[in-house]
Amino acid sequence: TADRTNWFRQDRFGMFIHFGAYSNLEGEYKRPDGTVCRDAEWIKRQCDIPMDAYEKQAQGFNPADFDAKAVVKAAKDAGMKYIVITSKHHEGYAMWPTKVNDWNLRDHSSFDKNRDILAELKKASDDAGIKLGFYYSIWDWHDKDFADPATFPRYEKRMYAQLKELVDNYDPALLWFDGEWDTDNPHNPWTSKDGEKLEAYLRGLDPDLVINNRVGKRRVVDGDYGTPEQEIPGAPVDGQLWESCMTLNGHWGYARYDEDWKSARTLTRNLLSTTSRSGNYLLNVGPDARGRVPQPSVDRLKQMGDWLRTAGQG
Ligand code: FUL
Repeated sequence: TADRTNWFRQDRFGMFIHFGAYSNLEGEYKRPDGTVCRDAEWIKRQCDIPMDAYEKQAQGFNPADFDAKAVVKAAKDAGMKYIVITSKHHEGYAMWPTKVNDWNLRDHSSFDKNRDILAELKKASDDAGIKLGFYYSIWDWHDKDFADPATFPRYEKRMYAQLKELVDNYDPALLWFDGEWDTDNPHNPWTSKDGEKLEAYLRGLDPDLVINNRVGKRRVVDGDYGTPEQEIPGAPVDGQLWESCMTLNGHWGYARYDEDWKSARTLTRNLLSTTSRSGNYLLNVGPDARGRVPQPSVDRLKQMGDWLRTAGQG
């Protein structure tokens, strides 16, 4: 309804954060034979990393330098009004201390057991008047029950339990689903019915949640808004709300070799052409293995904010 999306219509500009166990590899996997394979948040798949090797590298993940206040400040300086962070990407690794399994930043890492980066981000966001939302991938490469239709209901139960944890413990303003498609499973387990059921469940938990259309099958009736990716659509679709998400360089997750940064001028133009077509702009940063937002990202966000502030006064 119009009410729950009021802030979303007004706020327009948000920060996407792709951060997970893949960040620990910083985009490069050294195979046993010495060759190097490159990717970012898809590295497990694209580089065919065996599960035991992937789990092993995640054991060393220690984003000790993650600084929620600095992240929120970078967002605020850019003029961003909300943040959406990956709570769980396709790799299945939870970035909060979930009780549903051990494949998470508390139980499977070298990170301080007393820290919880989602809680830290929630606190820093609240303090700064910034809204916080969570990306959550329905597709899960780690949970063995996902890919088999016979066991899928067991996975689904765990997914519901994790989402309840997120809603109950962090009170997110928004949920950003993804992976409702499943490119190489002929029996794609996720149907529009599953999406409707999940959406109804979440609205029961918190009627104010803003939810993207990938909760279902990206129909206009799925969720609250459409999610064009890496593009600014020419015209609004069916009066539907939409948000264009985009990378600052060529990757969502941190890739240490990617220096192909968009200029602040291009980014500002993108923001303006998106908002002038009544869309939101969700611009991504990918923290490195230590949890630091790359300086070229921080610089560009700052330049965008400087421009917006000057224009606003002009
Ligand atoms: C896609 C994902 O597969 C990418 O890794 C990224 O998260 C993007 C925003 O959505 O569907």
